[in-house]
Amino acid sequence: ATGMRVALSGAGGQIGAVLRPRLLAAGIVLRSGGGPTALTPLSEAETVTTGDLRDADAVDRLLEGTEVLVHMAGTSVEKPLPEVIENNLVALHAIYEGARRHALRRVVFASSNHAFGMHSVESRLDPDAPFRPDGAYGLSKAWGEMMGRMYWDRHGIEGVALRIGSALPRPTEFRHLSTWLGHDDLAQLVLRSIAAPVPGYVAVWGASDNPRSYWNNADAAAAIGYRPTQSAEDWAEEILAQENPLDPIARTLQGGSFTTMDYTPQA
Ligand code: 15L
Repeated sequence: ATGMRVALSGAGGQIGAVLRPRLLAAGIVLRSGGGPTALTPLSEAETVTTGDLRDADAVDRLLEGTEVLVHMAGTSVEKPLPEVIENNLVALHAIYEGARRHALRRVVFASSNHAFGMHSVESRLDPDAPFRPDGAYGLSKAWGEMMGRMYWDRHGIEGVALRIGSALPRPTEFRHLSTWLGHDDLAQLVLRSIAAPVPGYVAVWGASDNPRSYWNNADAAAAIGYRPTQSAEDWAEEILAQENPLDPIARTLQGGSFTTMDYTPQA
């Protein structure tokens, strides 16, 4: 990836903070969009931009001179639908239109496990499993994946959808034994997603090498050369000694706590 010109939206967010130094260390020339926040460049290889991505000028500032966009901006948890629509549908569309204007080769999209959150924890999902969103946020991510699909099919912009599990420094609760994505693996996954050849559009599970995973990553992730080196199981003993914080229904569903927010109990 050395010398590649990459735009990173959501650079001021949790994942952005992990990725910025690591993408720079990999030799990427980075343009980091921090939303309203003016970030301080980490090196001479980083340029920072500001602005709301619903605004085409802000999109142009972020994408200028880049080849690939890593789109990590947006609402990242369950929120009322109007907010989700503005950040994850309207802004997403604006940035894909920007990708067309700037003739980007590829968009790497932060999807989420919550687009599949209503699947049972007993299921092990292949990449072509049906969407079963666990709320407005998960629904927006399903829409985002289809946006990536459409911009490949209609405009020839390559797409990689990363169905990110729980991107955390370490797993801290029972569900994370299945969903954890360690920071080293996150960085490796994003670097592969930026640079590996892809067959147009591909969706990949964003998880570490967790033996209790809900997701089968053997084909799709391996195809882009992602080889996770971290495993939530290294924390299993400590976590299994703690109480599971989830309610009885949320324990049975992959999306965990998101699944029973504003939920109608079934008979
Ligand atoms: C997500 O999509 C969220 O952005 C993050 O805050 C976590 O809730 C994560 O999923 C998860 O499922 O653990």
